Amino acid sequence: MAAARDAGPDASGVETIAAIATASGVGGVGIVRVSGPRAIAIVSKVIGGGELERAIRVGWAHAPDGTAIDQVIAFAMRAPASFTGEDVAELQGHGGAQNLAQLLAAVLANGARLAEPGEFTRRAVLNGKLDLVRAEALLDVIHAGSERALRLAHANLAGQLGTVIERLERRAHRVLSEIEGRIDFPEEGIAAADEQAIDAELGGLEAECRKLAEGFRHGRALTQGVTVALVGPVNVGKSSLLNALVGKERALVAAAPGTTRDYLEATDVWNGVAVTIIDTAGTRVTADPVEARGIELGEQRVASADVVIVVNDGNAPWDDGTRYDRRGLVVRSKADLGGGVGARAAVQTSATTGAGLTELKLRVLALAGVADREGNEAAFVTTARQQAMAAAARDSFDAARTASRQHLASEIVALEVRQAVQALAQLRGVEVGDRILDEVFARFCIGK
Ligand SMILES: Nc1nc2c(ncn2[C@@H]2O[C@H](COP(=O)(O)OP(=O)(O)OP(=O)(O)O)[C@@H](O)[C@H]2O)c(=O)[nH]1
Ligand SMILES: [Mg+2]
Repeated sequence: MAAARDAGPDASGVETIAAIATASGVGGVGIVRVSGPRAIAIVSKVIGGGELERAIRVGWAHAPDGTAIDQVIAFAMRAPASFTGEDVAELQGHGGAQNLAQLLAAVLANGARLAEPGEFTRRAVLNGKLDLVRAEALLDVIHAGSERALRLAHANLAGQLGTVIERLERRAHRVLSEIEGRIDFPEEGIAAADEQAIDAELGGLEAECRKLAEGFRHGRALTQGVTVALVGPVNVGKSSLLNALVGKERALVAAAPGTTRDYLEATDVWNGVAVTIIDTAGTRVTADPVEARGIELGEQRVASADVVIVVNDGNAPWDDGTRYDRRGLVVRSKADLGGGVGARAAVQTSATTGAGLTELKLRVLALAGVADREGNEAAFVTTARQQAMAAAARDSFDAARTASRQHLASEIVALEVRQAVQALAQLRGVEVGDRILDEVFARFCIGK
């Protein structure tokens, strides 16, 4: 059996890695996960009593110097029937940072090395247990902040997005072989009907990829949540609106203008989507440097909001929010008071009566790109990487179609289609380079 001395890779050259797999902090149970050719030997050494088999063993984990650490449950999973596809062994101990750190230290002292962020999942991908899209979905499952985010993540983990991409890849391969057929037999000419069919199929593929790329707004809104900021002059009722929207007294409200000085944030779930609402200091010309700084900080925060609610109370000069472009949503507040100027395009709300709040929430979600219903068939990309690949495939199909319509050489059309095929394969995570894997797994935590 492996001794404490011989740390490092075994004959296969693959290192055995280890990390705490459970969340840091206080918990009933914590897990140290070990993966690699020597995983089972190392954990067996820590718990004593000979090499672990598939069965679960209860025992005391010991440090190399013989000190007892914790009573644990250990189990082993033999390659390839494990998450990573390698031999995996886990120690389940009592939760708590100190205890788990000692268990991990014992495993490291017996020859494993500390895993890098996402390294277990990366090995799973490299060993073919998981494609990259599903690995990304796994991260979305862990980070899901709302029910709909979790549903989308689970759909992608189950392969929904991957299946849609594979279907597109198959269609692209079929049209590619038809185009390549033209290259092999150019003297036969191309029947007009064939040409039309190819044109239609390239157009269809382009549209599907466009839909995927555009769906990123929905996928991102669900996965990362939506940030919405309330802006407007002092006293128009921004803080009252925030309180009414989240249903609790989160922000101070007063009849005096300039009540809110620091921006503040509240979180809520609207229609199954996680929303962060930002209340800002009302804008006005001020000689008070503290108030001016508060307004400035608020504006900086607003810059990165997905949606900006421009609040008008009908007294202050009307603000149609055009500087926010498509992010802006105009509200006429204090509708219960009536009177004053208004604009028909504005959502009428009242923090006092609750009027217009449901409509406002729906308008915010729509503006953020959230689809109001989830189709069972629809697949959504959730990361910028996936979106970029879908857009690249869309552009290549478009270029192929244009080349085909211009009757350019079939080689050129085929070249574009091949690029689209490659973009789709990369979207699914096939044949992506180390750099892309590095980027994807940098977002993971250690232990996953
Ligand atoms: N009748 C009525 N009064 C409201 C409504 N919303 C806010 N008010 C009143 O308007 C005043 C200002 O409300 P705030 O919510 O503090 O306004 P604000 O925009 O946050 O103001 P600053 O923080 O100073 O920028 C308070 O006296 C509120 O009670 C509303 O819907 N109806
Ligand atoms: Mg306020």
